Amino acid sequence: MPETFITADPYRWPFDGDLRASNTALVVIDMQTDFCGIGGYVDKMGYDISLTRAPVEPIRRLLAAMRAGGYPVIHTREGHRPDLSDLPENKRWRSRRIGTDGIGIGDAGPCGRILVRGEPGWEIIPELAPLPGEVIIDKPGKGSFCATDLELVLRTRGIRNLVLTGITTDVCVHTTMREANDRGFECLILSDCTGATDAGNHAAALKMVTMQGGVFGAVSDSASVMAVIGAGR
Ligand code: C5J
Repeated sequence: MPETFITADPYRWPFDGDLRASNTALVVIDMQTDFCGIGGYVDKMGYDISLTRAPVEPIRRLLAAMRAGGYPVIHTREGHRPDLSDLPENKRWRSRRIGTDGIGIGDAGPCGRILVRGEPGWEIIPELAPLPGEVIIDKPGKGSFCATDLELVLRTRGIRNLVLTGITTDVCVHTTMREANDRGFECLILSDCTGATDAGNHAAALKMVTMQGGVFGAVSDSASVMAVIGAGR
């Protein structure tokens, strides 16, 4: 098998050049209205949603390219059961401390109950809607492996390499990358396909990955990925 590498920092990715559509998945994390839409949770907290919307178009192009190349796509959604039985009390309490109205996760906001499954704000934005047959992982926490069947899905499909995109870089994307790395998955995070509620945190989260020879994997961008896998349509 010829070796295939994507230009990345601090090493060409994946580490051994074993990059194929059969062992590599695109993971799109939490591209939900609550994190990047008007009236969603992040908007209501007072953060600038242009930062969390910045990766929408780069992800859209990458999605098209990876779908065209036959790479599996996995979407995640952060959210809780309508009865909130999977919402830790401290998570709810903390979410109500930010913003001016005391409204937090589980409460009614402009896009329905915040981060509650089935509500409009919890939906993945239409621009990046999953296609039929693509795996969607519903997760109650920040990491995509905690209390989900993501690891079983990946191992069952023989997926070893993960290309990580989505929001937010410093919270759900980073937590997922750390969880995946500890499980032996080979991870690549894309700078233009991720975004945070704070530009400094986005940059810092990417820099963290590059320490210690690539402590959690490597950092690249969508152009570098598409230069290898093709640009799609
Ligand atoms: C946050 C996420 N930031 N998807 N969730 O609470 O990063």
